[in-house]
Amino acid sequence: MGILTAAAAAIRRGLARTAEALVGLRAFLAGRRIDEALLAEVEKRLLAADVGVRTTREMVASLRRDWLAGKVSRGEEVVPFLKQELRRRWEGLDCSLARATTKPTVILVVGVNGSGKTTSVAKIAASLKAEGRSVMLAAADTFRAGAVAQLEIWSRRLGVDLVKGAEGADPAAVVFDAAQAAVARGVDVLLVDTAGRLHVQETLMRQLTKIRDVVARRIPGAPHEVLLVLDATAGQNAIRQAEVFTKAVQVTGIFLSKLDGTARGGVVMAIRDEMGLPVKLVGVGERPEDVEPFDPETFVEGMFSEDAS
Ligand SMILES: Nc1nc2c(ncn2[C@@H]2O[C@H](COP(=O)(O)OP(=O)(O)OP(=O)(O)O)[C@@H](O)[C@H]2O)c(=O)[nH]1
Ligand SMILES: [Mg+2]
Repeated sequence: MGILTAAAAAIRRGLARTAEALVGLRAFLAGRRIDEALLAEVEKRLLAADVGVRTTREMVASLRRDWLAGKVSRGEEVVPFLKQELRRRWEGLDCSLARATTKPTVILVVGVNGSGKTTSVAKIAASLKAEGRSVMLAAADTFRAGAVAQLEIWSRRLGVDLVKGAEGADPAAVVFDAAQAAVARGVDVLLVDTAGRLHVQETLMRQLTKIRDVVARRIPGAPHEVLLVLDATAGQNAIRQAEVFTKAVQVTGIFLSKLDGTARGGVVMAIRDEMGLPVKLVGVGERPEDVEPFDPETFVEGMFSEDAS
């Protein structure tokens, strides 16, 4: 199996729940004429697929418009119509990681507890290294016992530099030191791992804002990317997280982790529509190589794949 096919298969598996809700849609639509009852059924299935209330309503409304205008009439036209609508929503949205014009590019990684931040930092480090770029890690999770050690193991295994502080140290101070070191050593990318925090923990959310401000002061234009790691199994809860983190640190993109699990990947569409945030990378396993750039086309195909298992 080629790399791309493997990625598509992993994404299809990750979309199993979403695709499950849409399985049988083609069979249901076959041979029917579009009418209000059919539109209601399509709406019900899109909602069950976690596509989100707003996206679903908009897509069904636009299908109704085209039907009333006589542009579509057959059930068979519905899935291609929906695919096109979904694809259109990603047009003009940049899914690639930001790259600063002067080194280093700073990528801040944030998210709720256990969402997969540290693993995702390792994955990004591994793929940048494979591209021949130099990477430094900043262990700014000084909060959870063992968090620094966890990142240290990754840094050794991947052969990348790490800047850390003592447990309980001010994470903003660690990030400041790391920014200094990254500039001094001329590394291409500084990846900042942060402590997990619930979006309702105001003090911790303020701490994140401070980390952001410190790095911005040391390196103009930084952070160039603020990735919010969202657990794909979190479903619609992800929207609320995205809102609060965006307020604190201006999230620029999503790393959708655990898409290989019992995933509810349809939420990607909801995040894109309600937050205007692109998914940039997807995590499809626990190893550093289990990461894929987000490809809307593969994603949309995966959603409507009838052979999802
Ligand atoms: N299956 C699967 N597991 C993942 C993926 N990403 C992370 N994990 C697992 O999820 C668990 C939590 O991952 P971490 O990277 O430690 O999460 P974190 O957000 O850094 O956690 P805290 O620092 O405690 O907030 C670990 O067991 C990881 O192996 C993924 O894409 N797929
Ligand atoms: Mg962590």
